[in-house]
Formats: sequence, structure tokens, C-alpha cells
Amino acid sequence: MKRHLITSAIPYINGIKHLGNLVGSQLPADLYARYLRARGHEVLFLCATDEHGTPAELAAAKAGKPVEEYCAEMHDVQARIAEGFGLSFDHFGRSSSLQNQKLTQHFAGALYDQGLIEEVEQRQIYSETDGRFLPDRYVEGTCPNCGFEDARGDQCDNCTKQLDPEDLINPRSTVSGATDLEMRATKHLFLRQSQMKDKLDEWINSKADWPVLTTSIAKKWLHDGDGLQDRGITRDLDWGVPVKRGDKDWPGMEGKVFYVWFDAPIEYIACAQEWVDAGKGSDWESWWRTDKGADDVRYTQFMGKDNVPFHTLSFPATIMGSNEPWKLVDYIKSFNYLTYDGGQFSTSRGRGVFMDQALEILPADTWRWWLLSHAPETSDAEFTWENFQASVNKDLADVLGNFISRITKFCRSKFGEEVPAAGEYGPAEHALIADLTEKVAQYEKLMEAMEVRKSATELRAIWAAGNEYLQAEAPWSTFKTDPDKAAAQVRLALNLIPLYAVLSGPFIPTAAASMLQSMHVDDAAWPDDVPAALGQLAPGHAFDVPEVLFTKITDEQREEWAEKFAGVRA
Ligand code: B3M
Ligand code: ZN
Repeated sequence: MKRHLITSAIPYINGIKHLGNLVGSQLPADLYARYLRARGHEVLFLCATDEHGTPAELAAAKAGKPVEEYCAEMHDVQARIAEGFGLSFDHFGRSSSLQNQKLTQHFAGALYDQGLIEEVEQRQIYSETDGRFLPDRYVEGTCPNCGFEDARGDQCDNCTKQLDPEDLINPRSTVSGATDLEMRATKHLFLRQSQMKDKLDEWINSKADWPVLTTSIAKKWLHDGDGLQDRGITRDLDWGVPVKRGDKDWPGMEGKVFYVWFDAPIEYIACAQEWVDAGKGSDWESWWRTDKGADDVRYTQFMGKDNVPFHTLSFPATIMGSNEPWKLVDYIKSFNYLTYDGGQFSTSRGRGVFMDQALEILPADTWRWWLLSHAPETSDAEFTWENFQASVNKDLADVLGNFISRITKFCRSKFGEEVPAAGEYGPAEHALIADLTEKVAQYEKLMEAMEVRKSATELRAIWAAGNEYLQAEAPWSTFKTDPDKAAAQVRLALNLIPLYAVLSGPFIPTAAASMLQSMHVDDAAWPDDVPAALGQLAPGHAFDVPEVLFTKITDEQREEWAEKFAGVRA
């Protein structure tokens, strides 16, 4: 038994995430967490909402709510949806927690003490009316390039030109509309990542087993162009972690907060504290401090490729730079993008399926199965309704669902709702047991390696082996000439159901639980010994014929949904 710390990238608070977000971090992290728990490991699986930054402030303003209230509400919304998808977080925290505030300020102090934070004088737009410096996105005006009147200080949405706020003609504050803006000197803090380049390089080079997607992105940032740049870690916003060094004020930093990407990964640690403070655990330091036992922990992070630089470079720079014994990540599993029906998922245009909508139309397991079995691991993957329909109907309904319903119904009709006792296993039964033993070992290897798609393929093959056995041996025919032999065939086939349930649990937890329930199995252990596990339902063991496990998606439904999710979410 090992101790595994698992984190998923923490979703931004503003808005509900789409299926592409889900399959890039939270869902595969859940798959891995469930698998490791099923194998008897001790797992701490953490996620949270990422609540700071301009997008949160702007979304709250749009909703007409104070930002604290908006975040608290959206956190609950996201938590409920996560639960609906069966995401088995040990804790779903909040980056705006007091624990994270303290820890972020602590790290800033430690980095400062190590000489890794530089105070940089900058000139920035100040609004007299608002009494504050304005971040680039809070200044709007006329684009000098195309004349568009509502260009933002960082970019013109009309001609896409990247801008600086002082380029704008007739600039105004988006906070108040004020036009009495001027350039003023102000200070910002920079994390001197460039000082740590060699250390980070060496560390990344030591990770030969990491996915190429992860290391190639890290190496690109380390070596391309001018190499790793220092990074501004403060912003002029109201909403965020106030800039302090530990609990001491930071002269010249009044009214400023840390940049959201500085405090967000620190929430991985703070979340463990929140988990303890919520009464769910007793010791967070043994997971995070190498001087308190975290050396034995294996730490795995899951994320989309756009988050890789922050996790391979910036956050490790924070951890290493603090010169304190914090746990560094052991393995980073990253994902490409999921596209939607020939284009991108788009949050702003409401294109694609969002997590709440997905649960409204179909059970979570259906989505989990499709998303995981098509995870964008080696390249981008595309969601199409045709493919979704085909894979749900075939894998879940025709292969797994049909196997279970066919054998349980046949048993009920000929032997009653209990495992039949008669008959001996012959060569076909022994061959199936040997085949499954091999396949389960392969499945374990793939799950261990977080090969998500390949694991799904292997699991599907395990299901199919049962179907093929039934097809070939046809107990309904055997029964006519040799009822005892048919009984033995049925006994083995029934025993496949709890085996399938346990193996499938990480992918389709709800269906797995109801499979166990209908077979009257409460303590389902992992089949470390497959032949033994295939004898767990002894002759006479009672069961119920389960309800239909998976309903097929009809062509009408598919067409209706394709149209409904084509764009512009209300
Ligand atoms: N919230 C971006 C995202 O959701 C960001 C991840 C933070 S992980 C510390 O893609
Ligand atoms: Zn423009």
C-alpha cells in the first residue's frame, strides 16, 4: 500500500465548465483516484475552485453581485455538478479560503527572504475618480489600428491586435467610465524564475517517464527565445490575496493583490488544510511536507496542456525557491484539447455541451465512458454526436448491458434467481478464466500508467470476452441437451458480473454499484486473483435481475441534441 496525493487543475469560478474542461483534468484524475483506492492505496484527491482574478470580478459585476457572494454561489454550483459526475474529491476547496491567503503570503515572504522577489517600478494607468490603478483589461477606448470604439487595454476584439492601454484613443475606465486617467509610477513584484532556470531544467530532465506533452511544453518555455522569464506576481485588483510578506505589510504594495496564477497552485496545499479544518482528515502536513512524512507520498497532477507551464515551471519555482521542505510533484499527466463537432467548445458562445446540461440529458456514466474512452491524450480528440451515440449504444448497451441482462434473465427462467450448483467447468470455461486473467493484468498495467484510452479499450475487451463466451457456448441451446453443463456456464457468466463491476468502477461508478447491488455483493474487493474472484458467487447465492443498465440513444435524440447544443446558450 502506498500513499497517493492527486490533484486536478482547479477550475475557474466564473461559469460552468464544458466537457472539454472536464476530460482534461477532473475526470481522468477521478479515474486514477478511484482505481488506486480500489487497489487498496491511501488516496488524498483534491480539487477546488480558482476564484481570484479579473474574470471572477467581471463575472460578478455582470451578475450584479458582490464578488464574494458570486464566488460562494458558484462554488456550490460547481460542487453539486462535480458530485453529479461522481467526481470523488476528498475535498473540493476554494482558492479564496483564509488558509490559502495565509499560505500564499507565507510563500511570498519565504521567496523574498531567498532574494527571489524583485520590486519593479512600472508606469501604469491610474484613475483619479476610481482612486486606483487599472489593470489593462479595465481600460477601454478606441483602437488605434481599426477605430473600433470598445477596444480593451490588452487587445482589440475587433481586429485582434494586441494593445497596451496607453495605445488607446480616448481611454476610459470600465469600472466607472471615468476619463481622468493618467500614467503614474507604481511598483510590482516579480518572481525571479530566471534565477532558477538551471535547477528547473535539471529537474525536468530527471523526469524521463513523464508524458512528452508535458516535458516538451516545459522545455519550450525553458529554452525558446530568451528562455525562462521573470514573472509579475502582483495585480491592481480589489479581489485577491492582499500582498504581504508572511503576516507583515509590504511597503509600497498597498491595495495590490497577488496574481491569480501565483495563489491558485498554492491552493493545492491549502486545500489539504481545508480538508483537515473541515473535519475530514487529521494531518495535512504528512501529505505536503517532506520533513513530516510526505517523502513516501506519490504526487500526481492532472491538467490540460495550457496549464502545463504553470505546473512544470512557475509553481515548482515557488516551491523550490521557498527553500522549505514542500513536496514537489512526481508525475504530471497532461491532455490535449477536446473539440466539438468540427470546431471549438466555446464558453462565450455557448457552443458545445456544458457539465450541467450533460447531466440533464443523460446519466453521468454515459459521459464518463465516452469522454474517458476518447480522452485527448496523444492528440486532440473530437466529440461528435454520431460517435457518442455509437459508442454508448455499442459499448455500454450492447456489450456490457446486454451481457448482464441476458445471463441474469436466462438464469431466472431456467434455474431461478440464484447461482446454479450443477455441472463442472470444461475447456471453454478454463480458457475464458485464463484469458480474463491475462486481460485484467494488462488493464492494471495500463491504469497504473494512466493510459486512459488504452485502459478503456482493455476494459471493453474484458466485457466483450464475456459476450463472446456466451455467444459461443449458448447456454440456452446447451440447456436442451445438457442442463448441468448449462448450469455451469451460467454460474461462470454470473460470476463475471461482480468482476466486471469492480473493474469498471473507476470508469462508470454508478452502474458498477448497481451491478454489485443486484448481485447482492457488498464487499467487492479488487480481483487480485482472477480465478478466485470468479468463484465468489457460490452455488445458491441469490441475486436480482437488474433494471436496464444503459438505455440506447435514439437517432431522434441525437439529432435534437446536435441542434440544441450548436451554439448560444441562454
Ligand atoms: N483555473 C485554468 C483552468 O481552469 C486554471 C487552472 C489553475 S490550476 C492551479 O484551465
Ligand atoms: Zn482594432
